[in-house]
Amino acid sequence: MLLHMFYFFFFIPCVLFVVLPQPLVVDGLREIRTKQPHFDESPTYLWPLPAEFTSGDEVFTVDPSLELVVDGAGGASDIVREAFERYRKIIFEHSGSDYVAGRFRFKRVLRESIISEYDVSQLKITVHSDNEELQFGVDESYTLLVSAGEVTIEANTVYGALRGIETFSQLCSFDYATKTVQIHKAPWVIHDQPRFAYRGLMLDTARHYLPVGVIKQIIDSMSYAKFNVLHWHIVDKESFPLEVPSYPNLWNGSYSKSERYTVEDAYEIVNFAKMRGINVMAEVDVPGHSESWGVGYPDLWPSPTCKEPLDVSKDFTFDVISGILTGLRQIFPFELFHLGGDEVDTKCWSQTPHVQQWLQDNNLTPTDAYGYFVVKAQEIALSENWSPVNWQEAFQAFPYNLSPQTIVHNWVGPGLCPYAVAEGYRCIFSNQKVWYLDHVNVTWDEVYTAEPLEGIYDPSQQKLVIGGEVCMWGEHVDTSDIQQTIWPRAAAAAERLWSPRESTLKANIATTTLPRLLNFRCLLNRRGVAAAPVKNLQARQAPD
Ligand code: CP6
Repeated sequence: MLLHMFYFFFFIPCVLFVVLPQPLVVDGLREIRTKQPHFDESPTYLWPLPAEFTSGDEVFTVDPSLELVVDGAGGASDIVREAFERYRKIIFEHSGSDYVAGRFRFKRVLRESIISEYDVSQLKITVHSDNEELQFGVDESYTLLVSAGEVTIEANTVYGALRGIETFSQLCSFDYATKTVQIHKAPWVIHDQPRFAYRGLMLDTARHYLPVGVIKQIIDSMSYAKFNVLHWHIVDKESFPLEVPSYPNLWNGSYSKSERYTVEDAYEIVNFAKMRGINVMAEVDVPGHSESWGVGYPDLWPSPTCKEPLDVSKDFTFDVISGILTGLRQIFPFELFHLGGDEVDTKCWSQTPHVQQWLQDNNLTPTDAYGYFVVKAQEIALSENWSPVNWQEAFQAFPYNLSPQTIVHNWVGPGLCPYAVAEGYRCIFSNQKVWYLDHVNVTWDEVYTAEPLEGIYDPSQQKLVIGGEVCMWGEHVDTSDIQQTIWPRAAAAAERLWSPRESTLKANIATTTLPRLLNFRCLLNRRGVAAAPVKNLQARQAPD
């Protein structure tokens, strides 16, 4: 008996250990992190590249008690002032708070005698409009001038000013020899504006819950790359984490009681994003990807064995959608709302007797019923004064039934936006082959060279491509690794969407784009964002 036990607990496991392959041991060895390719720190690197800029060859020092001076109708905005304080921490990271305080006192004395020991002691921000609405297409242009004694940012809106402050922060670097913050290659003249109005990142909080603080960190990191839309894929088949006051059982479909978003959480996220010039576009994906809704309201399931798509035959289904959208309208002021509509498998509708009967009574095929559902959901969104966004399948299944206000969201591959804009619809580019961040083998240069206007030549049709979005689906990432999966590759898309096409050509990838990206990912790391190393420089071999 003892011998048997010995064999069982000791000998057999030992034999297995020796005989079986040991993937854990082998794979568990950390990939040895090679030193990042060298990049020269003396030029000033900007990411994304501004539309127009010129620089010189002077070095200016920046006063650690840099003063904000505001002007214009919108200059006094909290959005500007709070941004300035956030960036002060970033720019003067090495100055230390005591040191800055000491400087402050010292400087008061200096100022009385009108002497400054620094080249730049003031940042003047002029904002012409006091309209702080952050709507689609808001003016994000700015002019940033850096000359001796004066740094000015001029913008039409506070959101243009935010973009300008970000660029200013990228001009500043800490010099360890003199322990001062410096601006190299001054003077600077920068006239900047985005190429596309919609520059998005999608987060999926249904496959893995993301705590509010993590979403905020991601929003912060988005602002560094001048993204302006957080597409929040809130709910899906796996979970329904959001509170909906009119249907309080919906969030019974959350993973747990702590993995939920209250209405207040959602407000806080939207406001946090607004302070950074980022709109939040909510998505409620119907009629597929919706199984979790039925945990709280089983009547939404066609039957206990058919849990999605949502029951198209019941008024109750549309009452719930209406209740959700009315609630969300109070929270999400952005004029775009995403209704999903992707990957709808209608098979079990036709296998569920009462739905089958309803289809017959209304003389509808299952595909017709899918169209009926999407259009009805669009009508609810339109009645809330939203422009509906739908994944491309809705456009492909019934291109002529959708509201003309529809924005078609491409994902399956390239080449869909040309069809959508030819039919007069607006389009968002998210070609999954290159802009799905969960495809971890895609390299940054493949992300970078994707082109939203590919295959669209008519300028009036080109205007209908409002921009693009990288998607971070949540099946394989959570709080522990989401930032390093998003970054640095999302930055490649951010530059594609912000900077002029002519200044982001393939020809420059290995020479000037790569060093700028290496620098930007270090900037993210310095700012506390866990951006992964820049990998696999395929572009070095890529033909032009
Ligand atoms: N979830 C939802 C998903 C995907 C889509 N919608 C998806 C499909 C294929 C890939 C990645 C993600 N996980 N709701 C498609 C828009 Cl490869």
